[in-house]
Amino acid sequence: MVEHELNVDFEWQDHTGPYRILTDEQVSQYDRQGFFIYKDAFDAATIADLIAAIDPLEAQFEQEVREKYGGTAFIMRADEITFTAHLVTKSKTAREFTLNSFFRDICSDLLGPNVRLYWDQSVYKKPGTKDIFPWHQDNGYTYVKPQQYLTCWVALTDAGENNGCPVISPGIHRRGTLAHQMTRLGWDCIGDRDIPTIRAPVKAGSVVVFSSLTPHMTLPNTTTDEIRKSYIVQFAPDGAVVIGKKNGDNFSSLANDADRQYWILQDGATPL
Ligand SMILES: O=C(O)CCC(=O)C(=O)O
Repeated sequence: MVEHELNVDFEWQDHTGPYRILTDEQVSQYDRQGFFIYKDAFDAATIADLIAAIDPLEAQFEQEVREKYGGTAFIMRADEITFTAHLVTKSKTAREFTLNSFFRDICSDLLGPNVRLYWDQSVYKKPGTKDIFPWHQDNGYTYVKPQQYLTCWVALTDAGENNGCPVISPGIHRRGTLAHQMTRLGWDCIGDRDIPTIRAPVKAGSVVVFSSLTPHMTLPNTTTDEIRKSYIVQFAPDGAVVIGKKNGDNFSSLANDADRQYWILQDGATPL
């Protein structure tokens, strides 16, 4: 494993309390292992409303990818794994969900007083999907500075070892962003290496909270009839910039799109 070329001076910042919602144990696990599970964060009615809002948008996008691109677009494969991004721009329910006090409190505890939504997407893994979704860090897809932002992987259905729950590799997040290689299934930062792994099965309504630097993958969905549904919401400190290359030249842009990268916390308070 080698570091990403832009990751030259990274130091993981351990967190200090007091915390609004998290326990010392949860934060200590986050600092040591790069993740923790927050059980039963959302009730069944909230999750049912979210599924009702997301299902038609997911189905519509999957159909579009079938018609326009023959079923495959980047890392999305119709009938296997779908990624439907920016739901907050299309669904009031999704937008209100991201503004829930649970996320505000977690953001305050792990990111600080000034935070924006960075990204949101549903990921549906369909029955009979034999492939894993490969080991990656979220900051390996699009490089963001500061590198250490936050991913909340919200289970909309029970996610177990038979239908595609996340698996985490603890500890590596402390090195910052690693170099990734493109594979048939997506970016990969681990390859054949033997690394420590922790499976993270979760019930619907629970959340796997991890860093943008935590290597993770998801298991195959070996069921014949269960769609494993998740909604991923990511938060970054205000001022975060996306860094990339266009035609060989570096560019950077502030992650503050008014439609979808809105304030979650301003000076620690709920934005007006
Ligand atoms: O939920 C999944 O199956 C994989 C999604 C994931 O790891 C990601 O979008 O970063």
